[in-house]
Amino acid sequence: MDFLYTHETLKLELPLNRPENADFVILGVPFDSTTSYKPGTRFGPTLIRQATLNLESYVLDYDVDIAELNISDLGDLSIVAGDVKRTIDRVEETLKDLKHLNPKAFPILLGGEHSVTLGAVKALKPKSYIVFDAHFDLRNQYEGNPYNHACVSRRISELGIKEAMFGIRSGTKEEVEYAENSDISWIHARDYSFDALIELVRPLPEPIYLSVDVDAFDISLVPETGTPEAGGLKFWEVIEALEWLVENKKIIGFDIMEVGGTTIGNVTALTAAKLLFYFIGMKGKP
Ligand SMILES: [Mn+2]
Repeated sequence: MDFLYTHETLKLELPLNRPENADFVILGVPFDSTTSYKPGTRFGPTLIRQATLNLESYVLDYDVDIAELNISDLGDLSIVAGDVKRTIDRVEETLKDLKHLNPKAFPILLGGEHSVTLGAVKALKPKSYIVFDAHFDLRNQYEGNPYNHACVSRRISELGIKEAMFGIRSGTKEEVEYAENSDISWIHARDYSFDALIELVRPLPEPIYLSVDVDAFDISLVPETGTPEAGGLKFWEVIEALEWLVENKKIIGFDIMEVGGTTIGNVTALTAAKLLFYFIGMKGKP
């Protein structure tokens, strides 16, 4: 089967399988359109794949070689430049096609501005959405656009999906009030702890979609992202949280978003690539 809206680009440095046989299927979404501060997330998927050249496929912590797992890379979505809504629709359609082709495939998106996560959520229909992010993204609209990256969590919440947010350290008074009124739980990056995370995520209904906007990390780990914010989470804090979630909750999709920059080997892409290999390792370990 051909996917209508994808094209091949730089591949992961792993032996790859066909999507119909794969346990993990990767889709790049090289999109930035509503990015409001630093452009460049359109290069995110390529930068992440290239940064995997620097990594060992053997993930030390889990004693698993992800080169032995069934991974497929669909390449990149053919985005509609300047049209976030149609690009979101293409993400949704492509992931629906994928689940039709291979219901056991676990999709992983590499982005790309965060707005397109909405397409993945609409395709996969989780009951909860857990996001690591510096920002609430709970605006009703931003710069006149309800599909702006600053609105993605709001659109997801309006689908009746429960939300929990970690790493938050930037938002408006209206967003805080919306979170309060909509039963959205969140922890300020400053107050983050593993125990606090468990308390918020334990009661969430399953299945769950997991999203990492890389700006959740401390800015030193992700200087090349759309809207960097000082004072974020440590790499191992996020890994530890993901390990617990993968172990204890039914997760049906994952993404790593908002990787930007224009330079091969940039710090943000190296952080994202390491996160990708760890996630596949923890999810795929026997
Ligand atoms: Mn963000």
